[in-house]
Parts: sequence; structure tokens; C-alpha cells
Amino acid sequence: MKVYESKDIRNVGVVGHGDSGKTTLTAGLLFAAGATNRLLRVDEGNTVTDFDEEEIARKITISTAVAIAEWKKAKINLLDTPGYNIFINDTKGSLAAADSVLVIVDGVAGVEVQTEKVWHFANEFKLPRAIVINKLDRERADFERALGAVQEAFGRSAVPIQIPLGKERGFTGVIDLIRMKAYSYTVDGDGKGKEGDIPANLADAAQKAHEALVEMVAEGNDALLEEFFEKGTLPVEHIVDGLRQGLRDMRISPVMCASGLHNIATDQILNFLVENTPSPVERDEVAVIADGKEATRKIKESDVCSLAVFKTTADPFAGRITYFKVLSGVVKNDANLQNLTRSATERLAHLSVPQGKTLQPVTELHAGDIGAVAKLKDTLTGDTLADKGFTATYPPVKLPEPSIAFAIEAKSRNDEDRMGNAVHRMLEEDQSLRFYRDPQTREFLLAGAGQQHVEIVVSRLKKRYSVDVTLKAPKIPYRETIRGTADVQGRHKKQTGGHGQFGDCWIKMEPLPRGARFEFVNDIFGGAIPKNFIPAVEKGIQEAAEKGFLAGYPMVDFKVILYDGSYHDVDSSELAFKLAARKAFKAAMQQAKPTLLEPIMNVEIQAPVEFAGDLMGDLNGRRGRISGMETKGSTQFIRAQVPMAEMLSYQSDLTAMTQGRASFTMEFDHYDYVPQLQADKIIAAAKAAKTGEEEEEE
Ligand SMILES: Nc1nc2c(ncn2[C@@H]2O[C@H](COP(=O)(O)OP(=O)(O)OP(=O)(O)O)[C@@H](O)[C@H]2O)c(=O)[nH]1
Ligand SMILES: [Mg+2]
Repeated sequence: MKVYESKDIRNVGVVGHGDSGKTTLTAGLLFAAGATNRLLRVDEGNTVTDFDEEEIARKITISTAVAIAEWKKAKINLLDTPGYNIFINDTKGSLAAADSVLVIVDGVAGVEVQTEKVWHFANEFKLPRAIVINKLDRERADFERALGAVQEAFGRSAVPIQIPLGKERGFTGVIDLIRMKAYSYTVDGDGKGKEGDIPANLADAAQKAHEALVEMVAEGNDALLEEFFEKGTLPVEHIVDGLRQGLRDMRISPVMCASGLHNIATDQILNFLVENTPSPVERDEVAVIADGKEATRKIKESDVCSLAVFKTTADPFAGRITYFKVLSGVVKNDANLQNLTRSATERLAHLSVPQGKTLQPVTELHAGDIGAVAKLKDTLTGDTLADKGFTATYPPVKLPEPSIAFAIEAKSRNDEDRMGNAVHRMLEEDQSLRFYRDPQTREFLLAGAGQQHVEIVVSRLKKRYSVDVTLKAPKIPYRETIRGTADVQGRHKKQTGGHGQFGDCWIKMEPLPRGARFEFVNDIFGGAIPKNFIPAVEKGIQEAAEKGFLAGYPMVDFKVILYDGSYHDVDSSELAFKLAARKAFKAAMQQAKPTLLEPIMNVEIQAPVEFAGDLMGDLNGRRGRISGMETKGSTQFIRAQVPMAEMLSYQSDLTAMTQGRASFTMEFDHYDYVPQLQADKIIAAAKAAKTGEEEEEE
């Protein structure tokens, strides 16, 4: 691959709601630019950017892929991102490498939940936005209606620079409102338009739209505004300049039209990207952490080389592949760079650029460009690599915590041995996954953004690593505590033949605030229990508490005061006092009003407003407490606190309730009392499950 200077590079995030046609449009752009020799299709499973096995099987993008379109002396790095809510974290992570985004909107469905989400990502990363109303060939596609939805959601900054020629099956091209020319295309052709005059029936509409565009462009610039008032219009080059400026300032989001599937108007999009979107060096400074403080830095070619890793893939065949964006200087093939995040040195052998899964060798990459390299040893996503003399690091993108956890169980001993290792490989690839062991239930938990997300991990474990596992709903880590107090004796006495056992203690038990766990107070005066036996009492209570009283869950948030007792010179021992303490614990629990605690989750749901009522009713049924409501555009945010036990099937229930148009995140917040009705059931279930547990010795 040719070497490009920074000013000739465009890094464009192709973003939008699931199924809006991002991968298909990317395929159209690649064919139009000559990067592929025919039009590739998602439905045929042969696109450059959906190359993963799971992506091909499911016909959805799971993970961002980069592909290059070379057009008019520029190199456009297209980042084809996922649009489904459970994979949207990957989109966010990849946008660290973009300098602008192309927001793809379905011409039938208009603005959808994830459209809003990616719009906000662009805000967060300060990425200029252009919009493509796509799938205009579809039945019931309507440019005007989709544009209306876009403007309602994102304001009048969304201004058309094209209008469609024809409708639905008759959609054949676009009118360029800047140059006032028509471009028509062959269906399923090479994406290159034939220039012509605007058809008479569209002349008025085009003129009106042209004027609206010119006015919008002029608004942002005093000189242009003056020229506009004087002449009533602007020359083409001034419209282009003003538009470029408005886009970069994020004041204007130009709207275009396309059918990715039939490759209509893709050359216009390529022209737009080269002409209007900023090169990396034209962008605002990027955030860095220098000397422990937040700062910013300009992306420059003439600088020490540094790069930020935005993505890692790892599979047993290709090994680890690291994707990065050069953020200063020039990186050369075979460079030795420092990993400043981990204090390691890495050699960038076989410096490459990614064309989907294919890595094409390149001799050097200039600031702003995107590259890939295989077989780095220690480097992971979010790391900074740099040449000597560079000291800052680029902050990694923060992703939300997983919303759903499953217990993952190996099917055989052999699988179990290899499971941990294989899962850890997958965590390298996907930083929104979590894998951990619940210390209480002792289950291995795999947590992700949704059920499908976790299921894909399971499928990859099998296909890539031949590790067979099953998923189950996790056990709820209930706990026990007390609401009252107790004052009891625990006495252990045993006389067998010669040597006996004797321990005797008096304790008080009191509840402690949530989270305080356990406190032991030694209030023995005058040696009623010798000092060396007191730790045994504490230990005996802790061991008994660990096993619980009501239903076998660990007992927490209580205080024990040891205040009296007695001992025997010969028969007392640590064991005897431990057993006495256990008895005291049991006796205390009888008095102290034991009760169950359950984990309560903070849940945040994002859904189209029309579902708000149903969702709140449903949360009520799950013993949820609504803690906040907010509407942004057509999206409703609902925050609530809901017991974990009621959320185990929420993912599929939510999908069913909203036809898949809602998403949620969830994280642990605190423990709270289980209501009596539920507690009775849990206790009964625990009793039923209890099989011949050891009887207390007497
Ligand atoms: N009629 C029509 N169908 C399209 C068009 N673009 C995409 N499709 C179809 O829509 C479906 C989804 O297309 P994709 O390109 O995979 O959509 P996507 O936005 O990449 O989807 P995710 O990556 O999963 O978010 C496929 O069946 C495509 O054939 C289009 O312009 N017109
Ligand atoms: Mg896709």
C-alpha cells in the first residue's frame, strides 16, 4: 500500500442503528473506489468488513473492521462499526480512531435508538457528522420523512446537500444541491454517476433546497453572509468552503442520499469525504495525560512518533493483531517502540494497513493514519506506544460496565482446564466483557452487554479453542443478617472416658449498618475465659456465620460482644471453645430476628418514548423502584433500582416488549432486605436442597 501524507488521510466512522446498511454501504464505497472488483454483499457473506465467522453466520457486524478506499489522491479509512445495542461498545471504542462520522439512517425507519446513541458518541469525541439517508430504493422509503425525523431529533443543523432522483424502486440517483447537477446510476453498477441536468419536475424543489443550504452555510461566516445578502446566492467554491467549515465546527451535518445495496450515489459520498471531512491534522487537539495531568496535543507529522491502540483481535490461527492510529510523527516498518502504558518494548515487524481481514504491508505510516501489526507481546487495547522522547499517554476509551452475567460451566474436566485461558484471550479482544469468580456462590461468571454478546463468546470458545461450556442464570448471592438483638450462652461439654471437652461463652449479638460485615468485641474481664481461647470463640462464630442460619447464605452486618464464660483447667481447648461459639451463634440467631438480604441493581433503560408506560409497569411487577426519568429527543431514559433476582430474564423480556428497540445496563448497587413472601420461598428451596448436612456434635 502506498504511503499517504497526513493531509491526504480521512478516518471515517460509518455508524448508525443496527441494520441501517453500514456494511452494505461500505461495500458500495469500496467497489466504487476500485478496492474490490465487484459489489460484495452482506447477504452473500462476502463483504470485506464483515469477515468474522459469527458475523457471516448472523449477518450482523459484531466488531469494527477497517477498509481503505483510495479516491482522488486521498486515502479514506472506513471504520465499519456495529449498530446493534449489545455491540455498540465496540463502536464507541473504535471511534477513538475516527476524525469524522457518517451517520447511516434507514430511509424507511428513520431515526432509531442507536442512531441517537452514535450521535452522542460523536459529540463526546467531537467528531463532525454527515448523514446518509440510506436504503432509498426500499418500498416505503421516504427521504422527506426520514429527513424530518433527523431534524426533529438533531435540529436544523442537518441540512441536505442532495435530494433523491425518484423514489423506492425508481430511485436512480441524486441531485447535488451545491453544483446543481443531477447524477444517475445503474442499479447494482460501479457506483459512478452520469452527470446531467436537473429534471424539470424537480427544478423547483432543488432550487428551494439549494437556497436553504446556501443560507445555512452563510449563517456561520460573516464574510459569506455579507456576500449572500449582496448577491442572493454564493459561488460554488464558497459554498464548499463554508460547508467544510460548518461541518468541522459541528454546526452543519450535511445530509446525503444513497442505496448501498444497489450502489447508488456512492461516488458522491466518496467525493464528499475527500472534499469536506477533516484530515487528522485539521482536527482539534487530542486528549493526552502528561505528567499525570489531562492535557491536549496536536496531531502532527513532524514530531516524535506515538500511536494509540484502539482495537485488538486474537484468534488461535492469526494470533494477536493490534490496530492503532498514529497520533504523532511517522512510524516505520520494524520500529522498536516503547509501550508507555506497560513499560515494555515492542517491535512493529510487518507494519501493515488493514483491508478487512487482509493486512497489506506498508513501509511507513504518517500521523493520523490507521495501521495494524501482528504478534505484539504485551500490548493491549488502550495502550500508548511511542518512540524515545515521548512521555504522554493517550487515555483509553471508557466503556460502560456489563449489564448481564451468566454462570459459565465447563462441560468436562478437560474443558475446565482450558476454559480460563481461552476466555482470557477473548477478554483481550473485547474490553466490555468481564470474567470472574463470585466469591460467595463460587460460580465462574461471564458478563457482557447482552445475552447474544455472551453467547458469541461461548460459540467462539467452541469454534476457536474447542472448549465446551454451558451458560446458566447465575445464582443470586443472597446474604443473611439480623434485625434484632440477642443475649445467649453457648456451652460445649463432652465427657468421653478420660479426657473431656469444655467450653462456655456468653455473647450479645447486634445488627450493624449495611456493608459493615462483622465486628467482634472482647469484653471479658477477670479471665472468665483465658486470653488464648478468645480467638477460637471469634473464629467459631465466623465459621458458623459463613454457613448462615436461615438458608445457608453467609451472615453479614452484625456485631458480637463476648462478655462472659467459664473454662476447665484440663478439658478446655481451642476446639471446645470453637464449638461453644457455634452453639452461641445458633442460639443467638433464634432470638435476633434473622432475615435475608438480596442484591439490588441500578438499572438504566433506554427505549423509544412510546414504550415508557409499559416498561414502568413491568418494572413495578419486578419490585423495582423508579429513580429517574428523562426524555432526550424520541428516546426515553428510565432509571430504577430492581432486585437482581427479578432481572435474570430481563434481556429477552425487554426485547419482546419493545421489538428489540430498547437497551439497558445494570450494575450492583447495594443489599436490601428480601420481603417475607420471597424470603419464605428462598428458605424453603434451600431446605429442600440441603442434603444430609453434618449434624452438630453433642
Ligand atoms: N433495499 C436495501 N437493502 C439494504 C440496503 N443496505 C442494506 N440493505 C440490507 O439490509 C440488511 C442489513 O445490511 P447491513 O449492511 O448488514 O447493515 P448494517 O448497518 O451493517 O448492520 P449491523 O452492522 O448489524 O448494524 C441486509 O440484508 C442488506 O442487504 C439498501 O440500500 N437497500
Ligand atoms: Mg454492519
